[in-house]
Amino acid sequence: MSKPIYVLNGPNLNRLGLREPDIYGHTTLAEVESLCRAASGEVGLVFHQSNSEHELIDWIHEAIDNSSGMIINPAAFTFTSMAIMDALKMYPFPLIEFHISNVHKREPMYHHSLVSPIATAVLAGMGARGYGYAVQLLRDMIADRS
Ligand code: DHK
Repeated sequence: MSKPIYVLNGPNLNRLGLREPDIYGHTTLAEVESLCRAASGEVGLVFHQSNSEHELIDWIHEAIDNSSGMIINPAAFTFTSMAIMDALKMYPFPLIEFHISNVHKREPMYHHSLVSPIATAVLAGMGARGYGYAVQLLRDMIADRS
């Protein structure tokens, strides 16, 4: 039995559905979790969100020892956190960087990700439904390695 997939979400994503719906849509974080669990099939799934950098880092460390792949939406920490970048450098399994919006179409401060050079794949602009696609893609990446 493979270890679970981790789906980690960064700051302000707890406000999905209410937060700038013209950018992030109306899907709530709870609905995103349901999307992920529906797509995960028989593979276990650990789903977390935090507004705290240290919690995200602790979950990344946990995932190093307890997962088979990771999807992370670091949100604003994508562009600011060398601490999260350094933690992800230790992650040895398939890693998908995920953004609801197309960060490359947005303001310049959203254009330089510290995570992208480390990620196996980067998905952006698909909206919240993209989380389901990301889980399916990660399952395939994990299967390719076995
Ligand atoms: C979410 C955020 O909170 C922003 O800070 C990112 C990302 C974009 C998203 O599109 O999911 O820049």
